[in-house]
Amino acid sequence: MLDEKDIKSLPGSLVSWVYEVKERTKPDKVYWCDGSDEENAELNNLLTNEGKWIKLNEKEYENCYLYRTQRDDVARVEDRTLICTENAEEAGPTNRWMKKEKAFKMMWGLFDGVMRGKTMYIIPYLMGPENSDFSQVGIEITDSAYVVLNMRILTRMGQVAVKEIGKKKKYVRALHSTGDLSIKNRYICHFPDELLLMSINTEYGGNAILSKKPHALRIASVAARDEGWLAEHMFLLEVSDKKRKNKYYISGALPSASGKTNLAMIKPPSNFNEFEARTVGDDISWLFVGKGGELRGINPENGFFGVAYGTGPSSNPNILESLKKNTIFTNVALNPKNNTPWWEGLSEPTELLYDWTGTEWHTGNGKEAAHKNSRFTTPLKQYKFKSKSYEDPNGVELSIMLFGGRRSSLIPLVYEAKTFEQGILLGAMTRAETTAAQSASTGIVRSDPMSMLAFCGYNMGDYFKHWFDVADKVKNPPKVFNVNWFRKDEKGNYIWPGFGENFRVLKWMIDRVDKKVNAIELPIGFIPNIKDLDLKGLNIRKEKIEELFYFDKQGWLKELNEVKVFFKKFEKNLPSKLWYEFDKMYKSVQEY
Ligand code: GTP
Ligand code: SPV
Ligand code: MN
Repeated sequence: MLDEKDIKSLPGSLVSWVYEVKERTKPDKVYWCDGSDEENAELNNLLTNEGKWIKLNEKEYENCYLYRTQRDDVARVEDRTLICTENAEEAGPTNRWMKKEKAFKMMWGLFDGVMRGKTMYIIPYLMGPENSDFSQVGIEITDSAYVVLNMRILTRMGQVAVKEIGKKKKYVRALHSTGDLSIKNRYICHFPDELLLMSINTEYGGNAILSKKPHALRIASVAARDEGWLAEHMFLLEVSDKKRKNKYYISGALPSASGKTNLAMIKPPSNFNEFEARTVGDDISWLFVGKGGELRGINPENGFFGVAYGTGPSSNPNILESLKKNTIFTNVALNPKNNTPWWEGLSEPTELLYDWTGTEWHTGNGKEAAHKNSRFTTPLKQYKFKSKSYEDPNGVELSIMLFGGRRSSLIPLVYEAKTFEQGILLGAMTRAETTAAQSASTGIVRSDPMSMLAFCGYNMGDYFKHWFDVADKVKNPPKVFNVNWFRKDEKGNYIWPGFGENFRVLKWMIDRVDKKVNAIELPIGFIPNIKDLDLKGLNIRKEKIEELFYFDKQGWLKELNEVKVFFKKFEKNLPSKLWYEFDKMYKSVQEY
């Protein structure tokens, strides 16, 4: 636990807030987290004794635990995620809004006495590398030891954060309680003007681990707007080319459960051995314009909160070793014979398992054993293929930025924006199928600009304008691409093999950056000459590849009309530059 000296070194306003929360929530005990190993062991014991933590086989999964959340609390709840400001226009047409005063009243009502009989944990945390101008600090108060243990992996928490809080002008206050987990009163409220978060009656990742989407995207995006940078739902990947003796940093936005972690951990196919891919971040990037006018990025996180379901030797071999120690598994299945975790895609299942709810499961019963949004929480530090630069206080310089989403038709495997400004349009017009990462129906195509629909803390019309403002300051912008790994054939099968094979597409992007290859110009941007895509060793027919790049003029006009309907929602907040880019593309498709 932090001692009195550490607590005294914190800003007085912060400490008073902690005591105010204590008075209102009435916990039995107060515990200031220091992030030490002893503290970790204590919390592990506590949860184990309460029967909530299943300690996994120590030989195979050293210091690993399994946790099951309540059945109806397994994903982000977008209709319960509120932006609370003075007026609705600040939140914009894509966010759920509540007037600030009303939300305060409602939330303090729900928090009244909510921690009775419980321990209130106070977690100072740092987002981003130590000693970085780009990093931010916060303090989360929670009554969930599970949240503490996740924050411990995903952020730099405890003592190290206390030191950083002293150096920063601002800090985010985050308050969470598991409450009684009732859906009726489940809310995740964001008060960007107050740098305040309040979340109750949920324990699921992105709803309760408030450093993550609530701070690092929704609150940070507002700070980014005011301070001239970007807080994005993007992975950050380092690709080294030993032959060219060059490094390329790639950031990419794909919607939730649509391949960021997998791409950030990509293992190039065996015939690409002059390349090495390493992860800087897998979910969130903060991007800044550097002194030379370059776009730079940092990963504010310190670990991965990845989708377990589907993770295995064929999709993401690189991560598997990392999951063998110091990892939390949430809502995966359990093999009761040897106490190991299991999920679809990991291996062949044994005859008997306990599914993610703890119910007996037998092979061939046609049901899923792990939840589709089951997750692993694992430290970045122990990941074998991490890039050293994740700790660089100055971040990395981007040469490539990509956007994309799940689309079973129309959108090509890859295409390149003609300019950075057109790249902003590509991001803004992203439409993608929904996934199990949010509690609503899956597989529905919706607009998800820059994969930020659920994460932009202010009016998205202004957000688009902000992107153009940042672009004005960038002298040597990254090349922008759009990708789609998810095209399906008539039978409903994916046409492109995806995962490691996606490296073939990244390689083409690198060749474009280095001006090694030409491309074919379409109204929407550039697509590759198929001969320039290295498909050696890939068992896929040429016609299939051609299909992935077929330009369907009528389909695109329909697509752009849908985009237009979406853009119109923002009325006067939509920047003229975006309309200009849009009209240019529309006209050029019409004339094609
Ligand atoms: P969040 O953590 O929710 O933001 O998700 P993410 O964008 O990091 O997605 P992740 O990499 O965890 O992948 C989610 C799902 O997409 C998994 O079930 C993967 O198996 C699947 N997936 C990822 N990459 C590919 C790909 O290239 N092709 C196909 N077909 N599926 C993929
Ligand atoms: C996502 O849904 O985009 C995630 C998981 O990365 S969560 O942290 O729950 O938002
Ligand atoms: Mn995500």
